[in-house]
Amino acid sequence: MPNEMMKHVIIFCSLVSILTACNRPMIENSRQLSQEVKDEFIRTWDAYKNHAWGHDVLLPISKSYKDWYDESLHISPIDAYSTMKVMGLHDRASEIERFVIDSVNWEKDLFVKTFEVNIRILGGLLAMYQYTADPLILQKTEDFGKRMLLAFNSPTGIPYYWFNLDTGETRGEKVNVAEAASYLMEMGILSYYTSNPVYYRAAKEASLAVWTRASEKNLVGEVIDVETGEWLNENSHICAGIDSYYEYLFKAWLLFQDPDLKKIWDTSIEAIQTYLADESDSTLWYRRVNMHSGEETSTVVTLYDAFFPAILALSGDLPRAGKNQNTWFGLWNKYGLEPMVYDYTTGEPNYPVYDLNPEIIESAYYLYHITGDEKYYHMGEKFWADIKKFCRTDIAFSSVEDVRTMEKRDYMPTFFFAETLKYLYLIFTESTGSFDLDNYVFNTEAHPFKKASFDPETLKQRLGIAY
Ligand code: DMJ
Repeated sequence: MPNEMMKHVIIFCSLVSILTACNRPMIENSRQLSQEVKDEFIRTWDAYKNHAWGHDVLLPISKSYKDWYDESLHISPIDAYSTMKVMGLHDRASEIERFVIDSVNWEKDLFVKTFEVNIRILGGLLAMYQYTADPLILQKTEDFGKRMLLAFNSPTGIPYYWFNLDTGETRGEKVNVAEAASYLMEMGILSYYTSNPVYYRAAKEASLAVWTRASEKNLVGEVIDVETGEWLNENSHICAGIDSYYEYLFKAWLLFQDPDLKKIWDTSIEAIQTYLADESDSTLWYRRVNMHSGEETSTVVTLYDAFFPAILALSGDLPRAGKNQNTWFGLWNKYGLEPMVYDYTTGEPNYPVYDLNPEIIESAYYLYHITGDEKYYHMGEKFWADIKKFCRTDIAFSSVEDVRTMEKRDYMPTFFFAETLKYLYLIFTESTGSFDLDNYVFNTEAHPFKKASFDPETLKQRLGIAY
């Protein structure tokens, strides 16, 4: 090799080793934290198995269990499954697969909440089928989907709040917009796997039923009557109660490339930025306004709204995503955890519970992946440190009754398995490249679906999408 070239090679190699050496503490730190999150997941899963196996939810203080309804729907294991796959806990995941195949049956005379079972049970089972390609899992999934489809039998096409798993009866004609129209992803994926467009059609009809009732300002209200289509609450916002309606317009478009969804998203996000955004030099909140006048009705937000930076980042609006995330991080730091409901004008919590929710962590993960900015990694460190400090119990983790006193609450929601621990793990393993967010779309319960497994041409036929 000529001398000159040799010199360049040596300089290049030295630079690489300096950079690696500089990065070593960070690599070490992320290795340690991701292992810790995984160990804590295992510890918490073991607690669920010891104290709550066969039931929906672990009660982490009384070391007992609770079911959502008169009989268990096994929501914790179904929700936990995809996190096990992401963490490489394959033996534990196989146990759940076997359990679903051998022991779960949906013929239960129970009224269940359409929205909640869609994102957790249908979403979790679809992820299980994606990982296993086992036709027996698909059978259980489709059986569940067929039962859920009956909820959509309303004059507007918007599903009823409750449906009976066994009889198909429905109840509850008042639903919020998230409950009305957050089905595109799960039902689209079910249509794809079963080659039956009926599911996607129903989900899309429900979303369109909401959208066609938007105001002249292109804003939707909060609560709608599934029988008359009348708005029962005209507050417009991105908070709990509407949140995943917007999330699914964008994410279902990403996954299925249905142009109708993109048009609705584009029009909606413009209206959101025009009427809801409340920006100062250092903060960006999204307030509540009347859907017709666009006038502010309240500055009360919910910690669920912290999903929004992730969607903004995914849709390419990094400046707003970063500012909105910093605003949420400010609230987290004010207490050490976030209150569920907070008024950013008075600076007081309206409902001080922290339920081990994932949204702010989810957004930190998206922003870290998309920008590479280490400040989002450090946010992850802070979230994890505080959750350990205030929510860890001797067997698992618990919600907190009041973020001002940090008094614990005897409950651990299933999304702690599905979402919170998964997003923390993904932040801390991001530098390893073992999971590439660019290849996936997550449902609102953090069940990841691989984009490449949906062939564009097949999608059109199986979902009945007209391009
Ligand atoms: C989850 O069940 C879902 O993300 C839902 O869309 C709203 N938020 C909870 C967790 O906070």
